[in-house]
Amino acid sequence: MTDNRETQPIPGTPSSVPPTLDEPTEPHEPLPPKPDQSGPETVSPTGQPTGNDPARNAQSGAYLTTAQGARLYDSDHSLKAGPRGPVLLQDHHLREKITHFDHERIPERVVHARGAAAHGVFRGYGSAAKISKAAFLAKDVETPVFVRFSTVLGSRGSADTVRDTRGFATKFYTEEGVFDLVGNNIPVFFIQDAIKFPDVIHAGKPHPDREIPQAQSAHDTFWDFVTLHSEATHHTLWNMSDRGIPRSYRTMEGFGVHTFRFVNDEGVSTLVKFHWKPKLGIHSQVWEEAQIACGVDPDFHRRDLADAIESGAFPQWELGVQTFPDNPEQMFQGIDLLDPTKIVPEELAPVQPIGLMTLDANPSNYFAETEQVAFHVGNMVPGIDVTNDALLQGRLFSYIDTQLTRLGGPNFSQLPINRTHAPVNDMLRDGMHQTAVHRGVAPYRPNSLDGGCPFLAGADTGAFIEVPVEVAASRKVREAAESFDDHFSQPRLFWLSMSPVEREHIIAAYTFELGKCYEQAVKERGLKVLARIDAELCAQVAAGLGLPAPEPDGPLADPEPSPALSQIGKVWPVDGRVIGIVADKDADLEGVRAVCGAVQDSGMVPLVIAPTGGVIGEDGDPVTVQRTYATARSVEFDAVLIAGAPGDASPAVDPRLVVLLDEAFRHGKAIGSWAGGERLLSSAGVPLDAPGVVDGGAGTEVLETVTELLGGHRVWDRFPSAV
Ligand code: HDD
Repeated sequence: MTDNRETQPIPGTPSSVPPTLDEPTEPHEPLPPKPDQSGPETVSPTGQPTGNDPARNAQSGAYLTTAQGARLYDSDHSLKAGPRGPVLLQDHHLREKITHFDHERIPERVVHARGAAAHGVFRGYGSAAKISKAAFLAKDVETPVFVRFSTVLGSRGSADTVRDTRGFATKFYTEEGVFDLVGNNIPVFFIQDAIKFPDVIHAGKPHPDREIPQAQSAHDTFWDFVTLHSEATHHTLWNMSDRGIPRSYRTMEGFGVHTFRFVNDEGVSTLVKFHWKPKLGIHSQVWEEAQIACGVDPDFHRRDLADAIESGAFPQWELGVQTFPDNPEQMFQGIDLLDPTKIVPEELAPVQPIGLMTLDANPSNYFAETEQVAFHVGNMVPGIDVTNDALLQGRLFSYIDTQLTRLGGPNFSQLPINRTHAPVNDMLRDGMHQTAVHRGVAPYRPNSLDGGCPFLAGADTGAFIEVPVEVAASRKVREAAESFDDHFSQPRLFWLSMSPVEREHIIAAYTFELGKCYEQAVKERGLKVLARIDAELCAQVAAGLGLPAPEPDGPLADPEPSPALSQIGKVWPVDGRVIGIVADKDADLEGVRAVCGAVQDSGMVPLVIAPTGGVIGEDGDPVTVQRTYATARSVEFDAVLIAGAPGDASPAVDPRLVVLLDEAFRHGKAIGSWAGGERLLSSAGVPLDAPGVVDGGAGTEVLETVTELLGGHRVWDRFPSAV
């Protein structure tokens, strides 16, 4: 046996361990974070607790240990035969550390790999009580939730602001078990039957030969699929609209997509469609902005969500339902409720609010929470049930199956983030990563050895009982109902409901995406599909591609537009909006201070942009710089203000500032200036008489007008409109 004391360095012996700088030699409490490392705020600027407990985010134990809890005296040097090696196989700590590291990665989700999440709370309004007995929907019942937003196509490290559908998955930890509402920000889906899901995803993912493009739909296989499967037209049109490039997760609607069932105490079933309505309104980026953000800040949406929550600007969504009688036809005003490529316009069936969700805490650990969370459309509670939608039925199989490989076995529901808050008394046993220590000898029922436990529940003791709907006696077929053949009337409805500027964006998106395809046949088929939506849309995209516009090969529908589908023309709260304030040593610094205060008072975020970092103004109250000309880019700001111009009246403007102002202008952002700042604007080529360019008065007066403009999200009058 080797006596380690003779051959191994003894902690603290000067010759054994190279000197380290500033290492504590005695254990002590964790140091407070440095100013630029501070964790999430514990209270919001308004004094509300944010739910962010610094203790949860810190590594607070005093001693470093192995996974078995043995304290370590060195974690930087392998155990060697002498200082120059070789390394000894017996170094258990080395092997434990490296082996664990080697297995740190788990397979990413096959879809929705890129995501960001937050904790929060859902409060029921009680308005659904007549149609659903779900306890969490009762008046003022508060239920913890965890929400994961995601893109669909990109890998885990891909950029946030790509053109794609966004996932909007909510886990409700109700007292009756977990309810998962696994939805998207688009109310329809590409396909009508889950059996095609592998096909549409294979088509959307990068090409199998070169594995490009990443996180994009602008490539041949995607357009090949969606033009050959015309049921995908509706979802694709939503993707090509501004909905495909949201400004923030906080400004997205969410949809359950399928028709579900609500069931009340009497067992009466009502068909429902779920909607999440963001309190901040529905806003999007413009395409160039989204593309720039992919490069300059690939974490744009992730950062936006985390920053907002950390600053106490807690995003909120109202949950609402459209309700329909559960009759055997499951149709509503000619719309097949089992077809997930169809919406029911809100004008025909209003969305009735049933509760409010507030996201108020960021995850403490990305992997443990956001990565390991496992959603499943089949996680239901009494009062909610499924329908026969063939897309939903396939999903009921897929979600549990995918977690087996992704999370390494059947016990993923025991991971902290997936654990239900209701008592669990199952008879599932053993398996990889079993963390429960089950008692008893009889995991079967009925049994007499464990006192007969556990017993079955009934309707009056909170059992989940499926709605006993009739199953039509029929032949086995691989077919869909005839109404599923209508693939174009609702895309036309969506197009007709758009404002001119939204139509312009759709035309540009199709022109870009089909223009990125190499195959002529795919482009031509794409135009044929567009001809079935609208002649003007088809003509303009065809012109952009340099191809003739085909005639429609079928009649155009004549649906009533649904104004609720347009994002433009409403006024929304400005909470969390980011105002860039350009200033230098010659600026009106007093005005800058006043504007920063006023921005904060309105619940927005001021960021001072200056030529270099540090502070501006040397007297008693300097202004802190948050962004420099090197780090600032227009995409971060919802509006830009200029607090004066350089004192030397030089017409030359830093080219980086010119880019910032030019982009802000072209992206329809409100721009304001005072104290001579208009000189900078003109030198940068911003027309002072253009809509949404505000000059004059005090800084706070300029801010007031800019804030009003922000309520409409962008200065829409600045966009050309040919449609
Ligand atoms: Fe799905 C993940 C939403 C159809 C199979 N899906 C996933 C996520 C969301 C959706 C938001 C990410 C959840 C998370 O954050 O972890 N999926 C939808 C919606 C659909 C839909 C709204 C149609 C209405 N999905 C769909 C079908 C299938 C799947 C038809 C398969 C037959 N979806 C999966 C999956 C994923 C998934 C492979 C990947 C990771 C996971 O489940 O946990 O099982």
